[in-house]
Amino acid sequence: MKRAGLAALVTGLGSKGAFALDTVTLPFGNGERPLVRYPQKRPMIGLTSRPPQLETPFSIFNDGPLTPNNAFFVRYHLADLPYNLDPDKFTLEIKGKVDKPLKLSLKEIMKMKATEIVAVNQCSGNSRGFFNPRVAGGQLANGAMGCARWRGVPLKTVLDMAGVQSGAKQVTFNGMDGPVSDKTPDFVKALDIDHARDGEVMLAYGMNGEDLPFLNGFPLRLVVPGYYGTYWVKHLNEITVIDSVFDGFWMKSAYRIPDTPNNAVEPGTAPKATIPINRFTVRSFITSVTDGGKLKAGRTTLRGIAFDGGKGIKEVAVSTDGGKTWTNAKLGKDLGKYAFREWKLPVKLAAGSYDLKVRATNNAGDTQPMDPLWNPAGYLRNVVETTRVTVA
Ligand SMILES: Nc1nc2c(c(=O)[nH]1)N[C@H]1C(S)=C(S)[C@@H](COP(=O)(O)O)O[C@H]1N2
Ligand SMILES: [Mo]
Repeated sequence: MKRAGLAALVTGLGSKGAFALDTVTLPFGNGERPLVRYPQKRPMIGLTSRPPQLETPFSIFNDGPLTPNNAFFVRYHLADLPYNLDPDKFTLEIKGKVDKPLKLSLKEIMKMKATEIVAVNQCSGNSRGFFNPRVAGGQLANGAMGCARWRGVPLKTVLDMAGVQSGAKQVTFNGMDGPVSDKTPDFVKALDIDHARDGEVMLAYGMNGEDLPFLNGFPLRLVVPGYYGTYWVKHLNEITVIDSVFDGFWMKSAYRIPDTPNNAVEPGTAPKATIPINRFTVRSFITSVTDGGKLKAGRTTLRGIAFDGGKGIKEVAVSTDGGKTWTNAKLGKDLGKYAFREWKLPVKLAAGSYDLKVRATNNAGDTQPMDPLWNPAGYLRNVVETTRVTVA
């Protein structure tokens, strides 16, 4: 991104802010949202404006397995965003339990051998608005996810350059955004050292063949394939190798799931013990028709997407009779085990009302529950969704 471009973007965000174009109603109580326009983004569903939180209109997911940059969801915790960062002066620091602390410029990082991976980024709270009983937190429908082709360098490369010392346990990641009040803890996340060095976790500067949009972490972000978005730290400029388990707020107190089978508890109850949220559960969606939609009687092709935390999708089954009978769908092109997997199924439907359902299974045999699992933070939703349609 050129400096001029970034400056214009800053003006766009800073002075005028976003303006509402229209409103949309998400399918749960208090689901009215403004449709807002931000720099580098097409009209998006606005959840909050300070910090910006934008949800992808669901119809985008029917356009293909890669989510366009200008439609990719946006999630921030802290309102002080690095609007005036200068990519020419940007540096990434690698410090802590390393032999040779490093400060790398963006140019230096972009000169290293690049890799690419297609991977889904999904917010832990994606679909939280559907929780019953309802839970506190951003009331999101299913648009806090997206799949992109990320380009960058393996985190392992820079950790090896710095020389991780023996006894290292975790690596922490901090971005350039910060809290407006000093009572709010800075957003810092941690991964175990072996995970950080697995060769797949990436320092990404490219997204679908372009620079990262500012709101998706320009100029550099962490990509943690198969893991919830909370670990995908944006505007990443500080990496610290530590010899303990990081106890910052966003690891120790937030983004935790019940330490129980299925990471669920009895609805309305609190878990006795929790662990940090980690890999995605298996999910699938119908994208060619939405809940409450209409279809023409006769032949039609149902389409959608499925994904999981990295085992890869093995099978997608579709039911047009509310789950009584199931037919396997045809899977689309395999873009890698972390990507959206498209599916389609031609069906013939006579006039009437139908409860359409889709259920995916991954290569480890994990699938989706018919009844929703519950946890107090509203994470991990992966129930088999029902799309009610009228055929006429
Ligand atoms: N610096 C920074 N990085 C961050 C966050 C943040 O608040 N600040 N939020 C995280 C969360 S919870 C999610 S879901 C993803 C969302 O990525 P996106 O905004 O590019 O879609 O960013 C992650 N990285
Ligand atoms: Mo998130």
